[in-house]
Amino acid sequence: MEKKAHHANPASEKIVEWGEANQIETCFDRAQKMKPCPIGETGACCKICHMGPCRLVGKDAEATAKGVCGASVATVAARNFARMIAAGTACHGDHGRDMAFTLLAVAEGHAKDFKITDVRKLYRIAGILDIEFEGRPVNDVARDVATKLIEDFGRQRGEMNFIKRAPQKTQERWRKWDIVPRGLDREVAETLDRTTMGMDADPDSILMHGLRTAISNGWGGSMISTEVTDVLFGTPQPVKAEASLGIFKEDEVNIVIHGHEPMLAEILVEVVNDPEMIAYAKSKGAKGINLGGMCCTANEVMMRHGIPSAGGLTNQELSIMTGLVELMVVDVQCIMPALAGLAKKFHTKFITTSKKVKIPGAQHIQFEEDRAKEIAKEITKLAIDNYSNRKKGGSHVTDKYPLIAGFSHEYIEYMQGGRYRGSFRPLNDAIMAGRVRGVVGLVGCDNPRVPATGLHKYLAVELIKNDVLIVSSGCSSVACGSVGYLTPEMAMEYAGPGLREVCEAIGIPPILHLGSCVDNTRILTIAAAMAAEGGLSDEIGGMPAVGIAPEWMSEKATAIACYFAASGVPVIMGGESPVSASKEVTRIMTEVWFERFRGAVHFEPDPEKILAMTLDYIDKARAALKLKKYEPGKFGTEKVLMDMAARREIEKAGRPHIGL
Ligand code: BF8
Repeated sequence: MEKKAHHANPASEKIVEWGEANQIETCFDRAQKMKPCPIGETGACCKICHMGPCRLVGKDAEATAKGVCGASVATVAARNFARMIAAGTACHGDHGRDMAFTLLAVAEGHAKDFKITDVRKLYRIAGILDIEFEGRPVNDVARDVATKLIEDFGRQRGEMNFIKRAPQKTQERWRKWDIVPRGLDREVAETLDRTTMGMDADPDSILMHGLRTAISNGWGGSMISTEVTDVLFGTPQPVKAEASLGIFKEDEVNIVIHGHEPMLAEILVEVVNDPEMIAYAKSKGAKGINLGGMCCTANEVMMRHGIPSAGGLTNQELSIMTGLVELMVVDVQCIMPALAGLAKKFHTKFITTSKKVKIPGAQHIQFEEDRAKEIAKEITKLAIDNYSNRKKGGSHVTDKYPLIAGFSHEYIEYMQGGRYRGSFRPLNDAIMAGRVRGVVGLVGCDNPRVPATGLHKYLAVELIKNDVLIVSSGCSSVACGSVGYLTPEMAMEYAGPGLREVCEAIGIPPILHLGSCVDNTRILTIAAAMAAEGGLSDEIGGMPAVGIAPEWMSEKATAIACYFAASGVPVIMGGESPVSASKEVTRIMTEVWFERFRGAVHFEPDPEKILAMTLDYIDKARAALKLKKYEPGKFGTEKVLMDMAARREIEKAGRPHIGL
């Protein structure tokens, strides 16, 4: 029998196999040994009080099983799922909060190593927040923006600031169903409150508050993160980079920055390029310093500086197993505790930097934003000093692929007409004419329970063959980039005729890298702009658009799925359903949510079925909008897309700034 691959990326699979041969355990081995608990997996285990844990199983459990308190399967499954949403929202929310406080520190002069890079974007955000900016010092505006955004976390009454960025009709649906979030902290706390023993037992009511909590993430915490990060470090524009485990260099000091937040990563980019540091590395026998990223921190610095990515979630252990990594430094989120023990088997130093993330066996160097450069230098020196300790061994691979990253909302608008005529008109027209069948957000983690990254690869190719434009983020975009899918050439090779024509005309890949997981909010603002542009749906719901997270593993992914569903996007998550114990909960999250918001959250492990469901949603949305029926290679009339030459013609005056 043919052996099933652990990883769908050949370079990663090679290292996993090397690990097996050398008795080095990875998440793939642990996934084999640790089968999911069959009760917890379906959402039927209640452990919120000490009369239990109660296992709500047995014949016809949905109708008959009860916990000691009398809670039904539907109540328990809904509570469990709502708690996942709250945890994911807390996590991405804290990321946004940290960014907002960094902006405040910069504005008040407490974080001297950082500065405001995109003043135009700061003004744009100030405008949205009704903060006066004309004629005022930049730092004063930044302080007011940061202060107003920080209020979004602790607000007790009213509405979060960015709610008004959603299309009017989408907002109306939220108001009608009373799910406009007040403040992120309040919604998270209320989810925990409602789902504790003796509280809300109505699955619909519990899940509606789950949606409110998720919106506080998508149109709140995560959106704050995206916008403030652009203000501080620059709004992304397309940039060339590379990805996969072959990014490490044999003759240089290799440092991996892993996690989610960009502060430490940004300052490391500066420090590893400091001539003094490079000279120090040379004095230790290395030719230079090579910084690589991992998971979503990688996406942050890739799309702003072209820093290469070593991969997503399942590559974190494998990167150390190359034997080439002098130091891995982590900030927050998605960091496997196994790294500390694994690093000790090699010469790699493993450094934690956040008060919120301490790992037994790791060295802790506390990151403080008011001493950012000093700390980054300390970490870089540790890596350089460790270069001479590199031993023979490890599984070196050379595979790496070029890619283009950094498609922000602002750039996508610009590429469709230039600074002065930028809009979403050409994309809407291409969809209306049937050149582009629809748009899919292919997002989320990679997962050792399937051949890791394999579902992303399969869906990416099949969707673009079907003329579906993909916007991608998080580990999904790295999965695509690590096999060469984030290039314009990908369109020539695989895209259907309509999508290929669009990609050729604009000079873009058929899969657009939008950034990290918090940057899924770029998809929300793009969808809102498409609705405002006209010709398609006048709200996000009803667009020929679907979200897919085929290999999700994190609670954060449930929060993301739910804010998309509440915004009007049907979402299909891979893997077994965490609410499958209850048909009622499954019905609420699909049929009821679709009726109320035109979005839904499905769980479907079979990638072929995910593809079929996606195309079905897209085609039904096209039919409901009375758009031309999609037929490959047969297009309706539409406006001519602007090519590069036409755009250059308009912008002879010079390179535009896309921050506005
Ligand atoms: O932040 S890094 S494993 S959780 S997809 Fe998933 Fe990847 Fe984590 Fe989202 Ni991004």
